[in-house]
Parts: sequence; structure tokens; C-alpha cells
Amino acid sequence: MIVPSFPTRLADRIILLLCGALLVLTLVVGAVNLPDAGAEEKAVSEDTQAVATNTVTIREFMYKPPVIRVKAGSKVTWINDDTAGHTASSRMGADVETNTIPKGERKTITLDKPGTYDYICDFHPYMEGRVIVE
Ligand SMILES: [Cu+2]
Repeated sequence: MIVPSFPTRLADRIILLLCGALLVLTLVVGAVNLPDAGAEEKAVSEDTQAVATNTVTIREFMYKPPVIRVKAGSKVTWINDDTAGHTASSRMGADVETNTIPKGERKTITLDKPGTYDYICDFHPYMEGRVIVE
């Protein structure tokens, strides 16, 4: 009975293939949706108040204040007053990039180009900040 058993095995293979495809699809969709998962809990939103200051303190895995406003050509300092190393790294381009700031240390960079720079910590991407250079 080789012939009758063939469709059964083929059906098994198709089911297995479909399960595999579904698994892959689930993983892909899950990965794509991940960044949106905490959308409502974002530290920085469009209506987060921008504070006019040249200093950001990193404490409890947060940038304080999360949104700052500076004039073009300003020096901006990130002070790491936390228990771990952090960075302030812009998501697009290298305009804001402190590299690693070890705990207890600080890093100052000069921001010349006007624009809005969203940045995160390379180690803890859920940490979010924004610099508005005017
Ligand atoms: Cu960090």
C-alpha cells in the first residue's frame, strides 16, 4: 500500500511546512511589533516639555530632563549619576554620540547643527532622550 500512504505523508509534510511557516511568521511579526509595544510608556513624546538646559543627568536609567533645548553651537553635558555605564546615541547619524560614559563620569559634546535629535542608550535602548538644537 505504497500509493495510499503517500498522500498521507504528503499531507503531514504540508502541515509541518505550514506550522513552520506560521512559526516564522509569528516570530517576524512579533519582532516587528516589539518597538511599538511600549509606545504609550515612552519617556519622550511629542508633548514632552523641552527644558532649556545644557546638562542632562542620567539617573535610574533615565535621562533627566528627557527633552532639552539648546542654541546651535552649545556644549551639552551628560552626567552619569547612575549605577551602570550609559551612552547618549542618536538614532540617525552621529550628531549626538557620547560613547560610553562610565558611572560617575560625564561627557560633553558640542552641537552645531540645528535639528531635533532623538537619542537612546546603546546598552539600554528603552532609555530615550531628545535634544532640540535651535
Ligand atoms: Cu544605559
